Amino acid sequence: MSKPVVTNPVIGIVMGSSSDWDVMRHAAEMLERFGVAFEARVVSAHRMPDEMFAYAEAAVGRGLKAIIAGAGGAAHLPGMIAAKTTVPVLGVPVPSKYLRGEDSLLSIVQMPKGIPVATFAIGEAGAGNAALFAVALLASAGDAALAEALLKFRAEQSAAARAMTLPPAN
Ligand code: RP5
Repeated sequence: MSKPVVTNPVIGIVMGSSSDWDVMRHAAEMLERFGVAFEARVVSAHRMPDEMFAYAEAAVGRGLKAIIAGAGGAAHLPGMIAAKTTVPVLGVPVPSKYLRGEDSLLSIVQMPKGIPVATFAIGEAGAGNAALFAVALLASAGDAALAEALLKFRAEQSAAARAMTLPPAN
């Protein structure tokens, strides 16, 4: 699976299975909202280990500025990618069938000192926030238009919260 095809992605979204897409699409949709060039691929740690290492090793040369990696269960993907590249890795725990993603979260967050993975919330919120974090990284690295877009996004959320009434309208 390879979606969408872009010429010069600056953010890579990888996941262990196409079954992760329903969660990881929230990262893709957020990057689309900000107009950030990204790629999305299945790169399974345990089913495609050679491709996983090749992807990580090529990341700097391909110009990726961050890699959002989502996986479920014994979620090795973010940590193993981080082991093979200095590109920042943002880990998204995908909900699992039996342990609701708590296994994914602990697998991703408990990296031993020396190889960091920035770990986000389980599921949709984590995927969306990983993308927002990637936008913030690009903004703080000098992309003024993205910095402005991020402030606008925050202002819109504030306005929506201020407009809330109780009981909530359905
Ligand atoms: C992990 O195993 C994937 O990230 C996915 O969350 C989980 C289940 O994969 P499938 O059996 O649905 O392909 O590697």
